[in-house]
Amino acid sequence: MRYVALAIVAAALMLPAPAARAIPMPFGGILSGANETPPNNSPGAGSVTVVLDPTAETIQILASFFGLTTPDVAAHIHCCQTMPGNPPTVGVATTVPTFGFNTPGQFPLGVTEGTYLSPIFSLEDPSFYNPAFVMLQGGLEQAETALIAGIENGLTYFNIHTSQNPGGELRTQLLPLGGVPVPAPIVGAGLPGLILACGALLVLAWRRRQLVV
Ligand SMILES: [Cu+2]
Repeated sequence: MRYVALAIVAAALMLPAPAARAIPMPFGGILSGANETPPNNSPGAGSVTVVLDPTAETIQILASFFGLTTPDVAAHIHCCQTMPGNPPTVGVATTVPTFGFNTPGQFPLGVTEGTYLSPIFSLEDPSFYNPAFVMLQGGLEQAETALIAGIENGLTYFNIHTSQNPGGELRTQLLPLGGVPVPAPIVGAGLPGLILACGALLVLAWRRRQLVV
């Protein structure tokens, strides 16, 4: 009986982890005027989530915002700080003035509130970047590597610019959301496998006790 239990544990631990599968990672934060440099007293707020998939080399942006002082004129990701929040202002890494500019997947401009679910952008697509960022990094490959590392290390921020606050009205640092990959791999992961194995052991122990008694 003990060997059966050990075999179950071993089998559970040997289930293949989905390492080869792309695991999108969410980053984001709450947008506010207080987060800007310099801070402003915008009554607006909002939130943004950036879903980064370094394996598939894709990125998707989800945002909602409201209460801007004046219509928005730009929204994008700035990269790359050397430490989270420092220097407080760095250049624009993504498409200027905004994501998907002049395409059906464009971030809403000319509004004081809105929502945005972007297309899944390819990080290998030069049009996803601000040309100045690509030049600064020394090429498209380097720009992609820098942006991925910047997001993963909390060295980027997202902001929305308006006509009243051309330097930026709402901002957030992009930070890991919850620290868990999405979608979470259910089968084959070490921990769930271990939990399953422990459950099986408990059932075996309980049944054995029933037999003894
Ligand atoms: Cu900006």
